[in-house]
Amino acid sequence: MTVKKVRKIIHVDMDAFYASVEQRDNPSLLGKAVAVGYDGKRGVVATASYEARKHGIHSAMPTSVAKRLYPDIIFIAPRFDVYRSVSKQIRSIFAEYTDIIEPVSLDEAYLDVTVNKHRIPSAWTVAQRIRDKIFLVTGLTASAGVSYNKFLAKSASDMRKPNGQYLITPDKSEAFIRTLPIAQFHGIGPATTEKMLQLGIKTGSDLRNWSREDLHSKFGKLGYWYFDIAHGEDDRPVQANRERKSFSAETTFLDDISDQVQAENSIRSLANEVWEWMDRDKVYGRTVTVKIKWADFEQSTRSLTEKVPLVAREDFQNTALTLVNSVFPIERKIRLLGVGVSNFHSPQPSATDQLELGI
Ligand code: DCP
Ligand code: MG
Repeated sequence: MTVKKVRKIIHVDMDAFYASVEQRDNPSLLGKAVAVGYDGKRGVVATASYEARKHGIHSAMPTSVAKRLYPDIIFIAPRFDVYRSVSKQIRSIFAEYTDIIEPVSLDEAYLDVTVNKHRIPSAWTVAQRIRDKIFLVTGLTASAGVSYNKFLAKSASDMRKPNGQYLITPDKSEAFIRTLPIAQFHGIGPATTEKMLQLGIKTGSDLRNWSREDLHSKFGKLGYWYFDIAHGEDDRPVQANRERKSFSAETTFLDDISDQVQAENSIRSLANEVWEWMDRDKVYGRTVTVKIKWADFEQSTRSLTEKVPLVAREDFQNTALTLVNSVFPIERKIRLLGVGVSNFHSPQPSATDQLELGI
């Protein structure tokens, strides 16, 4: 018999990340309802401070809606360079404990601390120390989830937000999953949630009533994944230095749109977001893809591959705009727009790589 070793996984996620950075750097914003985003007519909220969330304001909400909900909301333009530098700081704190770090975004990462550099047996203690150090170094709070796989660690990190941590041990996972509403399952998106609700699947408990095969027949290959997570199983390793194959961003409109200018504005801001991601990692792609989900849920994509990687923000945006414009005039309304980039150039080996190779 083989005994499967229980892993110790931590998911760390900064609290109201961009907004907290802005409040830290401008104390007059402390305790106030703050939204980070461009205050344009067509802008969207990147994130909102917890004070703003009390008024119902959240990420991806159009600026106009946020203002209607709470006219005193303070809009702050994002400062990506500052967020990137905080991100570097927290990653170097993670690295004090383990080299098995998988960043998910600037403010979020999975850590495998089964074996950690300080030989601390308790992952709970490691999470506490990491959060303390993050606060000491950056003045910002983080929340953490601790468990034996990525799915549960990620779910756990939402449970004690802000500035808290939560543990799911193997003997507690079934009870945790049973009470979890379907909409809160990470990896089950809004469309699938809708479909599950129609099938009467409202919670983890309901999901657990379905067999592997039945879930497969309803949801295809992903059905197997849903079955596994419903039973607390997720073997995905924490992948350090995971190589990015693509970046993308998308937005679903509150009301379906048909206006070309509105589509262009949305594509411009999505392209901007994707470009920021590329620029962060200094990997630039050659293929730009625009995804369009129509009001009837049908989907179209348009792609264009350039000869050279799109390094300049404007070139990247213009390519995406050309693609979206190619579908106009339209006969159906648009429900969702997305911009993606792939086909990254392979970076030249850097001087340090060459040193390590002994060249
Ligand atoms: N972000 C964004 N657009 C989104 C979602 C997020 O630009 N639709 C940015 C702003 C967030 C950051 O990414 O500050 C991190 O995203 P999170 O989902 O972790 O949200 P927050 O850290 O802001 O809040 P929470 O405390 O809920 O984690
Ligand atoms: Mg966060």
